[in-house]
Amino acid sequence: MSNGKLEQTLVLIKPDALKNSLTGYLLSQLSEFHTGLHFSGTKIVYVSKMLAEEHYAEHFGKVFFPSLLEYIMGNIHYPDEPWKRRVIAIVYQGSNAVKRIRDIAGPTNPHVARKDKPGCIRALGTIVPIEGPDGKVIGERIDNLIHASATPEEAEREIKLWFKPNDIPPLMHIYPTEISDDYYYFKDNQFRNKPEPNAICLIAPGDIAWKTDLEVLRQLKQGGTPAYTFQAVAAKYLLNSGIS
Ligand code: 3AN
Repeated sequence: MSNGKLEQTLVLIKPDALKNSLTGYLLSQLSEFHTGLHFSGTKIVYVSKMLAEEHYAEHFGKVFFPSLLEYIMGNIHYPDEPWKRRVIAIVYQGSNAVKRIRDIAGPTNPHVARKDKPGCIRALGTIVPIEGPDGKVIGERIDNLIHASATPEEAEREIKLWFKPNDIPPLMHIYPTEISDDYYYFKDNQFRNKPEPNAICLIAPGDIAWKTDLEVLRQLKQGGTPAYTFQAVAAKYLLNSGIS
């Protein structure tokens, strides 16, 4: 646990919360009055497959991974209303932000949440069996309404995945930024360092970016192995663009 240090944390109000009109309730639970934390960024996001895969990368390969992606992308709760597929992404800032929000969110599993921490947000969640091709139950999907970063390190990774520096007020930047002196492009889900037909320019000279993102892009340009994936850099620049 951190010792009163200024932190930021990422919250996602997930599709099951939106569908059940719980947004107002969740925002009240997370309000400055209850948590002492401050909004430092917020956006409505259509969750692309690239963003979902990066966000939940640690669960890649697990039996519930495909359904976890379907869930966060909104495909489960809005099968016939694709325009409603979205989440609300929020950055909260303040002392011990990660733990404060995790405490209000409660345990991952809603059954455990109801038993161990009645009244927490995830106590309102549900668990849905996942069936294999033969109809046998092979796992479960946990619909728990809210994502909250688990550690300060995870919070940094996740905030940089969902938010650009200029989505957050400058006096609230807690992660280093840098001004780019180069162009970096995206095409066919790959990094490109030169303009090409139909390539999307993610970052241009003069743009402010997370320092670590620029380090990843420079590494890729030099043919090295970056600290994290190109997709983790690109996803936020393609956010709500319709490209996934
Ligand atoms: P938390 O969301 O509490 O940080 P994580 O990061 O371990 O928990 O998991 C992220 C999400 O993955 C959870 N919110 C849940 O929807 C799903 N998940 C985690 N563990 C399982 C599991 N054993 N079975 C099914 N889904 C899971």
